Amino acid sequence: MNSERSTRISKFLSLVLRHQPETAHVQLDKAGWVEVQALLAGCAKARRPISKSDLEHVVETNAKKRFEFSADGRNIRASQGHSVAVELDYTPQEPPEMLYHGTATRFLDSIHAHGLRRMQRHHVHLSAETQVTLQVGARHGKPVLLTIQAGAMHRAGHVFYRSTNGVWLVERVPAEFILFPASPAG
Ligand code: HQG
Repeated sequence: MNSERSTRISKFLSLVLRHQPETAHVQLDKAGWVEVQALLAGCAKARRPISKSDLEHVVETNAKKRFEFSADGRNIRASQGHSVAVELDYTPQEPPEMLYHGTATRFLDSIHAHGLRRMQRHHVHLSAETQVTLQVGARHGKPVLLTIQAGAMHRAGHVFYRSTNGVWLVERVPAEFILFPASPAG
C-alpha cells in the first residue's frame, strides 16, 4: 500500500473510532472498542472498503500508533484522542517530573489566564519528548513549547494517565504548573 492510501485510511479510522462512529455504521462500546468484522462491514457499506490486511498494515505502521487491537484480535479502538464519550480504562500513573505541551503563540494569553484546558478532547495531551510537541503546536500556528511541572502537579493530587501509544493525559493544567518561555520583547 502506498503511504497516501495508508494516510487516507488512518484519517478515516480516526474519524470513525474517535469522533463519528456512525459514519461507518458502527457503535463503540464504553471502552471505545468495536468488532473488527463490524468495522470492515461498516466501512464497505459507507463506500470506504478496507481489507483486513490493509487494516492490520495501518494499525502496525501508523507513526503515532493511534489504533490498537484487543489481545484476542477481535476488536479495535483508538488509543486516545476521542471526542465521543468513552472510558479508556487506563490506570493512573506517576508522570516524569517534567512533561511538554506544544501549542501556538496565539493561545498564550488565554493559557496564562486559564491554564491548559482539554478543549474538544477528553484530556489535555502531554508528551515526554519536546520534538513531538513542537510538531503538535505547529498544527495551530507559530509553535511554542510549554514545560509542565508534572511531578509537582501529581504531588498536588492531579491524576495522570498514559495511553497505550505513550501520550500523557490529564484533565487540566493550572497555569501555576506551566513554565512559559521568556517573551522575546522582555
Ligand atoms: C490549546 C494529535 C487557549 C492547546 C497530537 C491546543 C496530540 C488552549 C488546542 C493530540 C487552552 C487544542 C492533541 C486555553 C489549551 N486557551 N487555547 N486555555 N488550553 N489550548 O488538537 O494538544 O494526530 O485538541 O494548546 O499529536 O494540539 O490526533 O490538542 O493547541 O497528541 O493522533 O487548544 O492530537 O494527535 O488542540 O493535540 P487539540 P493538541 P493525533
